[in-house]
Amino acid sequence: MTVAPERTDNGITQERRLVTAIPGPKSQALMARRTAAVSAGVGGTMPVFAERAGGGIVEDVDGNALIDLGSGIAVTTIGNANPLVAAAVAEQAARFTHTCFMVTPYEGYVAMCEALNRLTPGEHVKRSVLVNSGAEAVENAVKIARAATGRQAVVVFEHAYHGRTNLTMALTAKNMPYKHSFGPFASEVYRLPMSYPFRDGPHGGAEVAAWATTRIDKEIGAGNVAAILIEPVQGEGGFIVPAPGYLPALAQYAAANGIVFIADEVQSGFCRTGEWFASTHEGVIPDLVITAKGIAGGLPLAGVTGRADIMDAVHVGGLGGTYGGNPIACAAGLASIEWMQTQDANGRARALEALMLERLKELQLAHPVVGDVRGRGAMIAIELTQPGTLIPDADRAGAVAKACHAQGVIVLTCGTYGNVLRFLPPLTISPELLNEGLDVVADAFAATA
Ligand code: PLZ
Repeated sequence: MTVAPERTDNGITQERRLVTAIPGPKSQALMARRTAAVSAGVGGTMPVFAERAGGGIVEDVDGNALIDLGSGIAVTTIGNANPLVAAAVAEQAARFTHTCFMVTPYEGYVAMCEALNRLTPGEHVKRSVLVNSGAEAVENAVKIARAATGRQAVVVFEHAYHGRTNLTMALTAKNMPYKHSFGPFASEVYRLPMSYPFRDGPHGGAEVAAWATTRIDKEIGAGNVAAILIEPVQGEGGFIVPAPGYLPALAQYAAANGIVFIADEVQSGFCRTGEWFASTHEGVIPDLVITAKGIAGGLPLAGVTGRADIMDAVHVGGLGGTYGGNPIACAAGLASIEWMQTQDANGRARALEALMLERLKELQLAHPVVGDVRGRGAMIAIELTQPGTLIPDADRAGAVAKACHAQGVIVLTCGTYGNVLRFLPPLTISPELLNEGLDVVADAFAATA
């Protein structure tokens, strides 16, 4: 569909501009207030404070214009303060801000569930529930799977990230910074091998899946497993795209054994990978799909969507929460979906993929520290290792990220070993701006060599 492009730059010149050192004086003053007021436990990527944002730019309080290759960790997929979202939020906020859907319901919640039921993979009858954050959605998906199966065990994978609440810490793989000193963790969580093509050597997807399912049979017992929970493209764990055949083999095993197959599409969903949901790249139809992040243009909203019989297996009153499916967040979600549908969001993601892969493969040729280039759509990463080996080079990844930040480009790191640089531009970034951002990344490699 071709529709005249919405203006998404919010009047911000789409150019990188540095008018002070990073951070500038106003950001430094705010950083001092932050240190005095905000818990030291809250991490930080960049020491600059945001003033406004749009298109592919975040402007800071000192007037610096930064190229956004992070989208607030894969959230502002349709552009920051997307005008459609801003208008929908203002309109809803003026009518009512909250009633609690469990007290007096409103149409936006239902419409958002209808949209999720329609957009998630599979033609079967579906139901949804709305909550506030990715972690809360993951918790609810596990609750639903347990209620539906009468079983307790949950299978998760190496390098997985599912959140920071108590159950989701148990489901998350990485100790630092997510779990360290925060135990004890929830029980009945089993971690099994993840397909990681860069590190698996010659072993293909079906073979690695068989390692996992054999261990389910031998160590847990398929009849005890409520759910297999997996990110179809892993996010925080390093943008790991499993080898072809891995996800379908796990989904088939789940179906054959009465296990609920849950896709955590919190980071990979909503057109981030060039499909509405990353499961579709391999034709996988999950029983339950978990959504958040890109769902509502920056407003806190998350959902669990899936087979009606599974979703309806929970007793009445078993799911809910004060703010879940807040009317303003639902208005933002519906506006976001409208933009994605009319502005060919998936086509945009695929175009950004082509541009990024080409540039990053060139970078790999010039810098052998780039061991792997991977990802889907606007979710692309490079993994840094000592040349010719699989030994992670987290120091270099950190140095490159820091150099990019100093030059006004927002880039994020990730990965179990902290050695992955990930690129998550908003789909509203122009090719020129993305190219300029990648020029800065290339310069940062040269400068840190
Ligand atoms: N599942 C796949 O990526 C959130 C975490 C940032 P919440 N990822 C960003 C940080 O350091 O806290 C995420 C995810 C996947 C679940 C979550 C959790 O989503 O909305 O942060 O709770």
